[in-house]
Amino acid sequence: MIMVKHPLVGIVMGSDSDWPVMSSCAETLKRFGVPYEAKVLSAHRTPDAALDYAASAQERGIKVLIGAAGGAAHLAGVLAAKSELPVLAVPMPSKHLQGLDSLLSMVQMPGGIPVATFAIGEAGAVNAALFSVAMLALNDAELAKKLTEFRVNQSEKVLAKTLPELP
Ligand code: RP5
Repeated sequence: MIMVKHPLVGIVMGSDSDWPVMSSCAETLKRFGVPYEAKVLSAHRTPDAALDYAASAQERGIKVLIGAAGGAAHLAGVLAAKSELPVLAVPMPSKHLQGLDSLLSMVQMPGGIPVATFAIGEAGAVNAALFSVAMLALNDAELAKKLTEFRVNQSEKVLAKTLPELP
């Protein structure tokens, strides 16, 4: 487990094979100085540990859970079943269906236990981190300022882009 003191965001992924994508989520949180922990726990391979993690997250000071999984991607739903914290779901690209299976599994939670599902792959991983930052920034003026700066900087980069001349 990657651990930073007093984590506010818990990133959980179904397999270490998800880390090449989910490392972007961790990197984004790190960039904003948001303490996080990242852990491999599977809804089907380690069900008891996944349930225990979710059940104890809030009392350990975690404010947001991010669940990443591929295929029959029930991990985020399982975390949400055991925790009232906001749960963000990131569908992992899968071997045979390129993550469409993961997306549909996550986004189709039956009414009553919500998870907020993001884009498949790296864009979703980064956006889940940015969404966590936005939620935490509601009660943290310094973090809100960092988010504003990030967005201004991003806009400036886009506006500075040029396209190649035609031959
Ligand atoms: C899911 O199965 C994981 O989240 C991963 O995306 C997928 C494949 O896992 P491995 O077989 O690579 O461990 O549970």
